[in-house]
Amino acid sequence: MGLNLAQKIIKEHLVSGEMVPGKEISIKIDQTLTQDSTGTMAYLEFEAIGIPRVKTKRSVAYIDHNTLQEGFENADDHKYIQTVTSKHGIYFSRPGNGICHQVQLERFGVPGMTLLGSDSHTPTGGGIGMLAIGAGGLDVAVAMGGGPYYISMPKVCRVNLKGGLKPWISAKDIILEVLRLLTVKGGVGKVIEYAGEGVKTLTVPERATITNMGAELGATTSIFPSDDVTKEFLKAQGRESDWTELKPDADAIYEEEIEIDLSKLGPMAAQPHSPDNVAKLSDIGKIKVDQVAIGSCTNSSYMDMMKVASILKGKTVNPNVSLVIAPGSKQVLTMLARNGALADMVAAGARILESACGPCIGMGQAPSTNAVSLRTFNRNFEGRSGTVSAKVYLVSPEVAAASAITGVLTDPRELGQAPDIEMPKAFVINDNMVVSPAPEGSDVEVVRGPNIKPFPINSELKENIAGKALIKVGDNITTDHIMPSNAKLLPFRSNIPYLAEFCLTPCDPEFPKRARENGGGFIIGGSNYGQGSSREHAALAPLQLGIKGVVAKSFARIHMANLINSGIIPMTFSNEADYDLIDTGDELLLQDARNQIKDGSVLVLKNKTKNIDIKVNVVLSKRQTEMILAGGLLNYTKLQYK
Ligand code: MIC
Ligand code: SF4
Repeated sequence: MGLNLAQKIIKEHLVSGEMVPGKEISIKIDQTLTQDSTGTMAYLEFEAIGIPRVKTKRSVAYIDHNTLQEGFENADDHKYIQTVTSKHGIYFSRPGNGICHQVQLERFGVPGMTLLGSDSHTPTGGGIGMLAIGAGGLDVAVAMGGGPYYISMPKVCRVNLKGGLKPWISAKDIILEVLRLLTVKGGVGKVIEYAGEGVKTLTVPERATITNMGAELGATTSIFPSDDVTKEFLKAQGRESDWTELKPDADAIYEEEIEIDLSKLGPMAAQPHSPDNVAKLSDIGKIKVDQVAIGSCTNSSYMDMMKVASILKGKTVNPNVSLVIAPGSKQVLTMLARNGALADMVAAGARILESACGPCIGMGQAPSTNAVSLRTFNRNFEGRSGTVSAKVYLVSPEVAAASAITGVLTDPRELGQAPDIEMPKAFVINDNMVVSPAPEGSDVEVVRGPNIKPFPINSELKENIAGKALIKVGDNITTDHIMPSNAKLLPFRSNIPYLAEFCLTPCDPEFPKRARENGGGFIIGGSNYGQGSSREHAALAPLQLGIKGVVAKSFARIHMANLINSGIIPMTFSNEADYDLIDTGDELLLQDARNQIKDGSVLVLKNKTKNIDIKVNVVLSKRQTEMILAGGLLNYTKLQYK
């Protein structure tokens, strides 16, 4: 029986387990990446594991999220990451060098390799044929130490691309269509594998836009084959020798299949406040726009920026619109500066931001009250922009640039002839902002600023777990709700006690206080609880507040893994309707928890207030069960080496 592409790479990297969908497998990790806002924790955890030198083929630490430096905290964390990485054999991409996923694609990604990144958009690497997966910092720390990465063997969904895109229609419209079809839960437990004749019509950066935003489907990852287009891209990056051809077997089997006719797609937007709330521009209408933000790891490539520059050339940004542009990397910015495109953007009135995540994670450029903000980014969760009342629409660079000129949501086809941008034959290569690790780590002194505070570590699971339902939330709660990130909070990613005071506050400002007053308890969630980012802070902050378990209709993959790593029990209602049987304030009891968890996957959770027994599922592998019993991954790992 033939293998699809995802299965081929998994097979080649398989360390343990059977490649049967849903079963736990572990794979060897070739490369890792971290960014600064998850990296501080990841390196503190790596230090706690105590392995002197990374064991991967290449590990890179990027500084791209926290670059505002409004106080000493960010700058201190950058110093910590620079020194700790130098000591342990990790490359350090300095602030200014670009957004991790863009730079990794340009300079380090290798088809057929595995990449584990402490950022949910790590699957961007799938654009070049990598099996690239996002994870919590602790999982990345373990992978840096040479440990395998555990996942449930995903199903593989083939997305068959037919035909080619019409002028002005963009890779962003393809992934928005996939999101419309599958929704933000549709990818859970799956790899999305792109195939079909349409693949060869897409450049590597276009493919990377699509795999990047596969994170919004909740997918384990997304992947494209590695073909002649990939080869040309790597050649233009001076890395032809990294290329290998990768394709599925002719008789490969897929668990699911969907087809998209590229020639039928028109411009689309994800409307507030969810990436799957997708509609055609024509159905949304010409709404007035206040802000346009172009960039992020989804759409900040050279090709994207050139399209934007050519639309802006000779025009002026509408007086009612603030246009900000962040080219994705130093390479992109350099090329735009050299060929004059940057001057075209500036002349039109664009405000140029540094090559970093910036407004995508609320680091500046919060829109005005009730503003409509068009963004080429990947997430439009409520409040993520820094302004709760803002209405964020996710669009292609073409739609963004056209609308910046007209001041209303605009179908770029109205502008006439589409720009014809060629892929460069050779990108400008200058890796001088990537610092190599010290050859002898022992000489390096790790610099720790006062913002680095001890992080909470759970203890062995108790016999009886009792506590109140401290909060009850609805469906699709994001990690941006659980652990908000913005310019005020991002500097505290290495200070969990401080961050915990903001945990779940977008849902209920009183939650942290209530949790502390009650000595911890339970969180009650709807379906797809914890979707979005990989930040393990969304598990560590609840742990700091004494949260023992989360009972939800279902969980997002990375968040569930982060909860288990922290020793917090993830429970799902055996019967979804039982969600109605718990109210905030109810006293819950998981009696004889250790034995219940050891004995099976269906547990009884008692609602003492209502005097009812509720069946909950705790579906864990043997390893995960031991982790929960030990009180999380760090304790479990220590037990292994005892
Ligand atoms: C995001 O896009 O939400 C982030 C910020 O990149 C996160 C990581 C983080 O919270 O630091 C992600 O996607 O994993
Ligand atoms: Fe950065 Fe935004 Fe990409 Fe997250 S989604 S890595 S914040 S650019």
